[in-house]
Amino acid sequence: MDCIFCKIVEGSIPSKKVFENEHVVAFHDIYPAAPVHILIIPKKHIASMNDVGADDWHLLGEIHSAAQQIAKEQGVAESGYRLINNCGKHSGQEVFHIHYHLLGGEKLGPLNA
Ligand code: IU
Repeated sequence: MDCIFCKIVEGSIPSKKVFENEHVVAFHDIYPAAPVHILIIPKKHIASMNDVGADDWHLLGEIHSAAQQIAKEQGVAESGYRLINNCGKHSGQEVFHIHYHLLGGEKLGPLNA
């Protein structure tokens, strides 16, 4: 399957990883939209929120658990951060391997800017 995030999971495309466990990988976004901009993804290929299957829901818990740890490690837990999932055309989703953006490190703008 030709998925850039699957290649990042495999390591065939390099990334600046900040977290990895059995289910989840997290790495710096190549075009950061905030001083802290980390992408958190499941290792399993799931195209979008629309494609999360009955056996996959625990992976979203794993992602949130990773986000809590990463926010602490990146120094934004106290100041605050956003965890965003884009799903489909109207959201602007560009990469069809489900991912959550962890954004922080400054006062963030309006949600629908
Ligand atoms: P979106 O939610 O699908 O719009 O976000 C995709 C993000 O993936 C976007 O912020 C890109 O900068 C980021 N990204 C990346 O970090 N590395 C890549 O090789 C590619 C996209 I392609």
